[in-house]
Amino acid sequence: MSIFEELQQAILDGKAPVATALTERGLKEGIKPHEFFPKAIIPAMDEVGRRMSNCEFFIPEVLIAARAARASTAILRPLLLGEEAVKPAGTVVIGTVKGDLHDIGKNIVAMMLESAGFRIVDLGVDVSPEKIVDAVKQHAANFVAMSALLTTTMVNMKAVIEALAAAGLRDKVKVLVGGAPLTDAWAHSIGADGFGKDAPAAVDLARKLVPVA
Ligand code: B1M
Repeated sequence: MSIFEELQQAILDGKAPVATALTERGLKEGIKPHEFFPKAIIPAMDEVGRRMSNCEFFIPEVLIAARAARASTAILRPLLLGEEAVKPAGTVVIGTVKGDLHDIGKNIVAMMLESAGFRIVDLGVDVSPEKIVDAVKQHAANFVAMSALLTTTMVNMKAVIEALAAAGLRDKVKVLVGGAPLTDAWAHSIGADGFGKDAPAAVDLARKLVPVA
């Protein structure tokens, strides 16, 4: 079994200490921090989702798997920051929308944007439109990045865009959205500037969109 397969298994088994040890071992063996995401962490969480859909996993199993994934990402996060020589590329206010508590994908996107040189203001989960508007004002942000994992909460992204418009901020920020149930067409339909299907796509998108002064 490769170290990536072992790490996937540790996440599926919810074994946070094993995930920690494997991540540390992989790094010692020369694996680059960003490689862990597509090769172990994201596929493991996709498998968790498949098992949840098939009623093979229930909330406790999902939570302990998520905890094991976080044990690995906690080690990788500071290392990702050192991976690229970076210039400040803009300020991103990021959060998971109101009503939604999923943050694993959002945290990966935040880490990758940060490692690509963006300053990150992470508002966490269950974030109201008002909180996003306040943070954009307070931090003079160039981007708002929103995550939603539920079909019932993705609609709340539109409320954020409307709140930005009502506060006179819509033309000051680029709005990027992402999350498993979203599509490019959905992003356009709510007036977002772009959809990131995964974390690398979100970084590419942010890099393409010129920050507004
Ligand atoms: Co939830 N959950 N969950 N869950 N959960 C899903 C999303 C679900 C698809 C599972 C299923 O049924 N198959 C389903 C949603 C169904 C739907 O809406 N159609 C679901 C459900 C139903 C629920 C509850 C309602 C369950 C219940 O209570 N009955 C409940 C809701 C709670 C709430 O939010 N109010 C719930 C709860 C939870 C846990 C708390 C147990 C846990 C979350 C823990 C945490 O995040 N801290 C959890 C988890 C872990 C999942 C699954 C299994 C995995 C999500 C994940 O972390 N994926 C998920 C099934 C699945 O998605 N396969 C599921 C890995 C992550 C790396 O991918 O988040 O997609 P993802 O992020 C990607 C991209 O989408 C993109 O980049 C990331 C990295 O590449 N991306 C962005 C994400 N955000 C972006 C923002 C951007 C750009 C790109 O901005 C620019």
